[in-house]
Amino acid sequence: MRDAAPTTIYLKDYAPFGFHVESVHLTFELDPRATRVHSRIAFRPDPDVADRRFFLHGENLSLIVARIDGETVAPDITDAGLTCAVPDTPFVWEAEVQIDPAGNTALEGLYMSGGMYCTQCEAEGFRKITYYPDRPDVMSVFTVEIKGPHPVLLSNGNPQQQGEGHAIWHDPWPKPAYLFALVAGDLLAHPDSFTTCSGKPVDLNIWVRPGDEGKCAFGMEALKKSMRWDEEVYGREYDLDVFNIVAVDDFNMGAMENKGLNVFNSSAVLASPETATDANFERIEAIIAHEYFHNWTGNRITCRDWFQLCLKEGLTVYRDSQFTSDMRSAPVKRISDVIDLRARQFPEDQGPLAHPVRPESFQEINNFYTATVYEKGAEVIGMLKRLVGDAAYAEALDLYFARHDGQACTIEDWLAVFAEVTGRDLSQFKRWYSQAGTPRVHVAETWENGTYTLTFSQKTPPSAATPDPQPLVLPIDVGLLGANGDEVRATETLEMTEATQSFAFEGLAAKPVPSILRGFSAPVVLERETDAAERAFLLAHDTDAFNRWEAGRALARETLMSMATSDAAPDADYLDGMLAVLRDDGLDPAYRALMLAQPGQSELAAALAQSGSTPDPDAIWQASETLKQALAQHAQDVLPRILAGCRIEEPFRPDADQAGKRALGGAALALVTRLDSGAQAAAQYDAADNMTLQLTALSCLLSAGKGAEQLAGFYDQWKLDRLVIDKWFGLQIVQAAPDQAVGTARDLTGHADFNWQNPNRFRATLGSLSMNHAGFHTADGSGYAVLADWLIKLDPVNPQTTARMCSAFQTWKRYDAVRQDLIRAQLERIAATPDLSRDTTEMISRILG
Ligand code: 0A1
Ligand code: ZN
Repeated sequence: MRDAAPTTIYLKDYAPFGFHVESVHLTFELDPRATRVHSRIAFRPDPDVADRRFFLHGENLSLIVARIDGETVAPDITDAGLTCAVPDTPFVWEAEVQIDPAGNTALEGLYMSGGMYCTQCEAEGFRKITYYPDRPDVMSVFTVEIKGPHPVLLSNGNPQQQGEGHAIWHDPWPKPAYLFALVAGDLLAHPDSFTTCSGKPVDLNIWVRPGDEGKCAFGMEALKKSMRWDEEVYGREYDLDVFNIVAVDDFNMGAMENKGLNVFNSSAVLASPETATDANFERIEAIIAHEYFHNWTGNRITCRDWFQLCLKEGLTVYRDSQFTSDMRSAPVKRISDVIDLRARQFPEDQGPLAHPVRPESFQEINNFYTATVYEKGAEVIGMLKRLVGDAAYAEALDLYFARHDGQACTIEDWLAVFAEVTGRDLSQFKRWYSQAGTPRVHVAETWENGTYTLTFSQKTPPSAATPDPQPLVLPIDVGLLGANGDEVRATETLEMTEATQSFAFEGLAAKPVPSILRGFSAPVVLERETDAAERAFLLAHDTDAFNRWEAGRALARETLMSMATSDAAPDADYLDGMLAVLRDDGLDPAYRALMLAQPGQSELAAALAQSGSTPDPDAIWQASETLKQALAQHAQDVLPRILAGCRIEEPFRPDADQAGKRALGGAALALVTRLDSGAQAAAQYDAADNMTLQLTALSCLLSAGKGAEQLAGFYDQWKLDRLVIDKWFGLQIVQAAPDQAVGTARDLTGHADFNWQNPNRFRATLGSLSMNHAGFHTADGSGYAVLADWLIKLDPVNPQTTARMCSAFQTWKRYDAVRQDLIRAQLERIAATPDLSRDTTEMISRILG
C-alpha cells in the first residue's frame, strides 16, 4: 500500500498532546502471523492544552475492538491512526488489535528475525504495535504481559512474574513509547552481575540464539566498564534490577537503547577473536557504551519532539567518545573520529542533504538519523566544553540531570544550564544547532616587531537548508613552535565570533610556525596556503598529536591532488616524512598506522571539487596506487623490521596495545605486498589464528589481484557464520580493481547466500560497491544502475534501509557532466517507481534538489 502523500512536519508547529497517560498495560498473545495486542491505557485530559482532539497513531493494525471505560466505541480510522470522541474527565481506553510480525519485513514495530520476536520502536514504530500517542513527549509507566510458547519472554523494566509461556514485566520509569521493547524466543543467556556505586545488585544478560553463546564475553565486559565509567565520570547510577541485551540478525541500525532491554544488531555485540577484527571489537565496545549511556541521556531525560534528536544523540555520541578515549588512546580516538566525520558528515553537510544539527522540518524522521545529528551534534558539545572549560561542563551536566530528570526536553533546556552555570550568552553559539553547512576558515599571518598575528575569516557556504549563514562561534586551538620544534606558546583557545578576526601573539624572538586547530577543536575546513616544507616540519615536530597527524594527512592529500590532475610525481617531503614516522619506535603503533593511511578517494574527490576541478575517479585511483607503490619502495628497508616488531607472541587480546600493533603490522603488510607479490601476505593468511590477521592478509592479497584460493577457502571455513560471511561479501567488492567492482557485486547478488532482505548482507554487498569509489563511478554508469536496481527492489520490503543507502548518490554534483547525467537518470528512475515509500521519496527528491 502506498504511503499517504508526503507531508512536511515543522518544528515551529510543535503543540503538546491534550492528555496525560497515567499508565499503560499491554498484553501480547504471540503468533507469527496473528499476534493479538491488548492495550489498557489510562488517560487524563490536560486542562492546560486547548486542543484536546483525541488522536492515536496506528499503522498496519487490524482493530478488533475498542472500548472507553468498558463501553465499545467506533473510532474514525485512517492509514495514520484514529480519532474518537472521549470524555473530558479521566478515562480508560482499551483496544485489541491484530498484527502480523512475520510479514513485517520493514523491521519497525514487532517483527521476526531468525525465529525470534523482537521490536524496534524508535522513531515511530510503536504505532505499528497498537494505537497510541506515539510521540516522545508522552511518557508513561508500562506493564507488559507476554503469552507465547517461548522459553524466553522479555520486556522493559523488572520481571514481575515468569513462568511457562507467560511473563509480566513492569517498568517503573516513565518513558515514551519509542523506548518500548519486547523479545521472545529460544534464546540463551550469557549472564553476569554488577553492583552499582550505592551497592545495588543488577543482573546482566546478553541473550543470543543458540550457537552464538561463545561470542558474548567481550560485550559483557564492555557493558560493565560502561556502567562503572558512567558512575565515575558523570555520577550516573543504573536504575533497574536487570539490564538485558539481545542480539538480532535482522536490524536496520546498529543498536537500540530500549529501557532495560537494549536490542542490538548482532554485528554490534557478538565477537570472538576467531571471527571478529580489532575494529569490530572497538566498535562493539563503543556501541555497548553508547546504548548504555542513553539510559540517562535519552531515557531518563528524553526529547520533546524528534527535531530535538541531537539532544540525546549528540550528547550520547560525545559521551561514548570520551569513554573510548579513556579506555584506549585519546589521540587515536580523536583522529579516527575526524576521519569518520570527514568521510560521512562533511559530504552530507556540503551536498544536497545538508541540514542543521537540529533540523526544522522533515517528511520522514527516520531519514534524520544522520552523521550531522549524531557526529556533528557531538562535535558541537565538544566545542561547548572547550569554550566553558571542564569544571563548568561538569557543573552544567549535574544541573541538567537534576533539573530535567523524567522530562522530555529541548536544545533550549540544554543550553540554558550552560548559560546559567557560566553566565555566558549562548545565543550566537546556538547557531551551531540551526545552521547547516561546514564553515571554511581561511588563515592569513603577519610577522612584525616580535608580534605574530593570525587573521581568520570564516564563511559557511549557503545551502537550501541555510541560504544565509551567519558567523559562528569557533573555538580555535592554537600553539606556536620555534625553529627547533620547541613550543614557544602552549595551546590556547582563540574564541572567534566575527566573520573576520585577528589574534596577536606578542613578545616573540623569531617568527614561529603555527599549529592551528589543534585537536580539531572545531568541525571546519581549514584553508591555509602553506608549503610542503612547513607541513613536513609539523609532521616531524608538532607537539599536538592530532595536528602532527593532520600535517601528514595534508601532505598526502596535496600530493595526491596534484598527481591526480597532472603528471606530478609523489612528493618527496611526504615520502621522507612517512619514512621517519615508520622508523620512530617512540610513536604508538596505532598512531603510526593512522599516519600511514591515505585519505580516502572520495575525500580526495571532495577536495578536488572544492578546489575548482572536476574529480576523475580513475585518475584519483591511479594516483592513490602510485603513491602507495612509491611509499612501499621508499620504505622497503624498514618494512621487515616493522613487520617483525608487530608480531605478537602472547594470546590474542582485543585491547588497544595489541590492536595497535596489528594495525601497524597490517599497514606494513599492505606495502610489502606491493613488493613481494603477496608472499608474506599468503604466509600470514596461512598462519593466522585470529580474524584480524586473517582478514588483513586476505585484503592485501585481493588488492594485489591475487588471493582467489584463499577467498574460496575463507568461504568454506566460515560459511556457517553469518557475520563473517558479511565480511567475505564486502571485502571482495571493496578490494576489487575499478573495472572489476561492478561485476563482482553483480555476481555476488546472484550468490546463494545473498539474502537481500537482511540489512547486513545488503549493506555488505551494495554498500560496499558504493564504497569502492572508482568502481562505483565506472564511466559507463553500470555501478549506478546496479545500486538503483537493488534500491528499487528493496524499497517495498524495507524502506528505511533503502532510504539510507540512497545517500551513496549525494555527492553526484561533484562529477563530470556525463556522470551527472547517468546518476540523474538513475535518481529519476527510482523517483518514478510506483508506490515508492515516503522514506525513499524524500531522500531522492532532496538529492535531486
Ligand atoms: N537510537 C539508536 C539508533 C536507532 C535509531 C533509529 C532506529 O530505527 C529507526 C534504530 C536505532 C542509537 O542511537 O543507538
Ligand atoms: Zn544513540
